[in-house]
Amino acid sequence: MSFKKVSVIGLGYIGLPTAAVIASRGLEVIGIDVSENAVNTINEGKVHIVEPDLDMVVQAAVTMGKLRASLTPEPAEAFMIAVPTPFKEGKKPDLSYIKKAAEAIAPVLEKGNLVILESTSPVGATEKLTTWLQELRPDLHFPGHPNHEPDMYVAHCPERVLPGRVLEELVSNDRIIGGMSAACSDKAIELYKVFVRGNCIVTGARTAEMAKLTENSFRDVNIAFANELSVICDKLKINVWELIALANRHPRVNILSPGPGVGGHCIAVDPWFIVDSAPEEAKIIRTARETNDAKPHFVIDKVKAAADEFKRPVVACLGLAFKPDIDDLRESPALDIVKLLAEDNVGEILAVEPNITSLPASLSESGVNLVSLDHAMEKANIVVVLVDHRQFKLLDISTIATKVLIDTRGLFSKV
Ligand code: SAJ
Repeated sequence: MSFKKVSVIGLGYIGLPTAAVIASRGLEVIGIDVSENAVNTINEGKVHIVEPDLDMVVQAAVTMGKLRASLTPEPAEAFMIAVPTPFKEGKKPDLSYIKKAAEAIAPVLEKGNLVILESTSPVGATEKLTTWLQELRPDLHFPGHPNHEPDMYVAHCPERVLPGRVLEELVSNDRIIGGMSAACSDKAIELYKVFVRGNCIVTGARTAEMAKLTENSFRDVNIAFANELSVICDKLKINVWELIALANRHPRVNILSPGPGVGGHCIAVDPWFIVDSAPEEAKIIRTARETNDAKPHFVIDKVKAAADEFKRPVVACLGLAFKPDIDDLRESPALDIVKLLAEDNVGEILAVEPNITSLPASLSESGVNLVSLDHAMEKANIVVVLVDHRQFKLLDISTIATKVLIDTRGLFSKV
């Protein structure tokens, strides 16, 4: 095997599991992050993020001396960039973290190194990364060099793992390998074969970028269809869950689940990268984003209408995370709904979130109280189901019978 030392830039939800899994295969891995807290935590064999089994894998890799974290890059044979790619104003992709990563690794790059961009990126980002690296290191020859045969390798290999199942999917999912040239793809495959059991499928960097954006946009459009149906059904007084169950009995229909909106840092972001690249053409993709972004406001209006029937309504909001059985509140529609209800003084707001121990400041400062499920069920006039956590599924439906139920996840409304 030609890789002995690999560097992973960005030790977040993707970078840290990737680093730990590669280290568990016996390679020396050095993880780079700008957060001193993340670096120190990892070097103690601990984790700063919640993901099933990640703590065990990181602890083993650190104890074996195969994984180490640092604030400063050092030479390696391969560099995997797994930094955030959020959007900035105007829903335009923000590539500044990728640029910073390029600036950080450029001084330690050596002839023959492989640089992989794993971050979800707009079309053309890998070409941009290659250009930045070439400018920073004119002594090396990157793909596309006008006068020299390249002696550096660059590829885009987008991550596709599902939070909550990261360690399993890192190994079992197929990987798209988008090299800047055939030689770059060959080199990247060599690295991924160290830990990927799925197939490694070769394409160009631009197609690889678009493939990742397409996967998340596909899901967004399909969730938007379900969310639109839920709003239509509310108007027509039809149980949307029964409707979807019936339609899904057709052999070629598979409608996803409506919810309070789409959260997380992927599906609610990535489609905008396509819209930004082709604003005139990406009509369905844009509308789907707008439909999903409008859903929290629909839920808020329902709660407000219910609250108007009470003098001093107590509203129990079940769930704050962006999806079931995780502690991740980032870009969560549930969180936004609870915050806006509190800010609009809709009533006394009780939040139930079994996966956290204290509320984010944005909620506690707005007067929201974090309470147990039992307490919430005892006090509430209105129950709003925002996340289908497993604890909520065990609730005795008779405890809700006397309350107004707004069930955005169909937890108690499925027939
Ligand atoms: N949601 C619904 N209805 C559904 C399914 C999901 O409302 O039927 C909501 C969830 O509640 C959540 C949001 O959508 O708020 C996104 O959740 P998710 O489970 O669909 O996806 P993520 O964001 O956790 O992970 C996605 C995955 N992409 C696809 O399934 C196509 C994952 O494979 C990607 O690696 C990840 O994005 C990423 O990093 O891009």
